[in-house]
Formats: sequence, structure tokens, C-alpha cells
Amino acid sequence: MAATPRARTTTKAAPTGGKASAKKATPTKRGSGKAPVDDHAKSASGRKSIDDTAGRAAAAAYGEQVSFARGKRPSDKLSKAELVQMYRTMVLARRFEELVIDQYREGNLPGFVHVAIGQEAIASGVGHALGDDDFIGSTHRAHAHIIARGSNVEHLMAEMMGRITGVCQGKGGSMHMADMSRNVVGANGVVGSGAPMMTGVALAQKELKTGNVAVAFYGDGASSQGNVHEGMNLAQIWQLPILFILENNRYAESTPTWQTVPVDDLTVRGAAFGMKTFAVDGNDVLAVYDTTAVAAEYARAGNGPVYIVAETKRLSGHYVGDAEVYRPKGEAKAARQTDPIPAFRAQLLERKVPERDLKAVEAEVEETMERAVEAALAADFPPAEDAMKHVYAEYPYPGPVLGL
Ligand SMILES: Cc1ncc(C[n+]2csc(CCOP(=O)(O)OP(=O)(O)O)c2C)c(N)n1
Ligand SMILES: [Mg+2]
Repeated sequence: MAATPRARTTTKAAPTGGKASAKKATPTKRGSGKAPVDDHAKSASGRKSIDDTAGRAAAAAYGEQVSFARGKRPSDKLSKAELVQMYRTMVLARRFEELVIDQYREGNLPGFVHVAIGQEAIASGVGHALGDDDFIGSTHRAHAHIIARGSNVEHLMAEMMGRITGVCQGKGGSMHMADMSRNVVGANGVVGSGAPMMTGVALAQKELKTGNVAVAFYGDGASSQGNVHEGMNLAQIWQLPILFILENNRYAESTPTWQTVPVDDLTVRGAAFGMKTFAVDGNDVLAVYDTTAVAAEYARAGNGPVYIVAETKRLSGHYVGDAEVYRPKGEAKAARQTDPIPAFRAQLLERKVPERDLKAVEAEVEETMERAVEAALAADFPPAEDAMKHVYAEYPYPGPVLGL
């Protein structure tokens, strides 16, 4: 995986969050980073008993989109090669998960699997805006996040299949894979637990003065979990270098968000902690990149945490095998119109990236993934006598521990 650009931009986010006087976001045109209109508003307006006017007012002040003067977006500095790498990350994550679905159906992949098809722009935009030494903590839907950190897809696929060549020697599987060689502290089966976990990682970065930031991904469902609120609260109290990135796909399993969250605009949850908060179109990879770059620079400079709400759509079921009977008619088809991969491909062509370069990337990803599946299928399972190894940390820990 090619190196990602290190986004230590000096571009200022405007306006600054947390001020009631904050100016609303300006961009409106396509690709400008404006978060999409809430297409679930109809469902949400069916809720009569909760008046969220106050929440909306607060969100108007806090949930800004980052706006930039002409030519000042961090992504303006990306070379064509870097843009193509961002595209490759998205295509790689998509193909990885398509093959995961195939292998699951073939019976080669045990456990319970969640894919993030449709959400790749968030993974790629965040992954490419971070530095190599930054940390991420993910969720039960982690593959794309980890791939965007540059983890080896052969080892990830082997992990999915419980093989000894896996990134955790086949003992983690989809929901518990970690890759400390890429500062991936872990996927997580316990919804919301990435927030307090990464708050701890961020505390370590602050104490050790590493200059690194921690990123905690979580979903709209997780945003109601107590542990998320505890993590955000402590991070703000201690002014830690952490980005809380909420991927708002508007479902928790089969339950639409409007049935479980009493506010329509989730940015208000950052406002509750007085936290700098951004809203972004999570299907626009460059907008995600820009927002993350600004947020990471802010947190890295010691200004405290940033909360980012990225609107997106899950184009697959909650888990592989989900019949999705809970989806309103036509929703899945409509969602496919906003698929971030063809959208970014079109944007690259508009920016005069030659189509042959994109085709070459697509072919290379295909080959890479075919090889990864073959290698995983050919690898051994870990020996039974290793079952109790690596359950508890061994001291002295062989490292690496948080970059020490
Ligand atoms: C603490 C905990 N509660 C419940 C679950 C069951 N569960 C797994 S995924 C999920 C939905 C999470 O929704 P969201 O946070 O929006 O993430 P998404 O699945 O949309 O990516 C739930 C409730 C769990 N794994 N852990
Ligand atoms: Mg969700």
C-alpha cells in the first residue's frame, strides 16, 4: 500500500466550533463537502412526542462543515498519484469485502461478518489524512478502516478465515482484528467501546508528547452508548488529541436511527461536550480528507478533541446474510445512486486523471485480492495447543506498545 499523504496542513478551519456565533458552512455545490439533506426526514417528522428545536439550534452552531478559501483545501495539494491512491484504497476495500461475502457463502469464513460496502469514502478519506504514527480504533465494521491504514490484505483475508498467517494469527477474525504494525488498535465487537479505548490511547499520546492523534470510529447506534459519552467527556476534560468519527449510516442493525436517537442532527452530541464539531458528506472522499486533515491538525496542536459526523449509506445488509426486510421500498436502489466509488471515479476523470490509470488500479486490485484469497485458503489453521496463547498480555510485553 502506498504511503498516504501526511496532512499537517496549515489551512485553517473556518469557522471554529463551539461558538454560538459560528458562521454556517458555505459550500453548496457538488463535491464541496456539504452534508446531504436528511432523506429520512419524513420518518423522523413522524415522531410527534419529542421537540428537538433546541437540539437543532445547537447543531446549527456546532455542526459546521469546514469551509476553505479558494484553492486552500488540503486536498488541493494532493498530487494525481495521491488521488489515485485514495481511489485504490476504496476499490481495494470494496473488492476485499465482496470477496469476503463470496467466501462466507462458500463456507470458508467462520463467524459473523459485517461489511461496510458504501462507506469506503470515510475509511479512505480519514486513512489518507492521518500520519503513519497516528492510531485508529474501529468497530464491528472495520475492514475498510484497517485497509485504509495500509494493512496487508493477504494477512487480513487470512485472519478472516482463521488462518495462522492472519494479522492476529487467525485468532481475532473479522470483529477482533488488530494490526499494531499499522497502529490499528483493533476492530471491536462491543458497540461503542472504541471511544473509551481510543481516549486511553490519546491520553498516552498526550502524556508521552508523541504528537500523534487517535481516531475512534463508531456508528449512529453506538452514539447512544454510555461508554461513548464517557470517552468523549474525558477526552474533552483532558483536552486529548482524538478525533471521534461518527459514521451515520442511519441504521443500528435493523433499527433506523430516528427510532432510537431523540435528535435528528447528531452533531448536537458533540455540542453537548462543548467539543469542536464538524459535519461532512461521508460519501465525498475529498471532503472527508479535508475535514479530517483540519481536525487532526487542530487536535495535534493541543486544542483538544474533534467530533466529526459523516453522513453515509450502508449499501449492504447489517451482516452478511441479512435479508434487509426492514428497508423501506426503493431505499436500497436510491442509496446506490450515491455510491462513493463511481462518484470519485467520475471526479478523477474530470480532474484529467487518465482512465487507463484507473483501469490499471482496478486490475491490480483484482489480482491482489485474488492472490490474497488463494493464499488464505492455502494457509494452515493455528495449532490447537496455541488456543490459550495470546489471551493475556505477557510481561515484559514484547512491544510495540503505543509507539514506545
Ligand atoms: C454493547 C453492544 N450492544 C449491542 C450489540 C449488538 N450490535 C451489534 S452491531 C449493532 C448496531 C450498531 O449500530 P451502529 O453503531 O450505527 O453501527 P453500524 O452497524 O451501523 O455500522 C448492535 C446493536 C453489541 N455488539 N454490543
Ligand atoms: Mg449505524
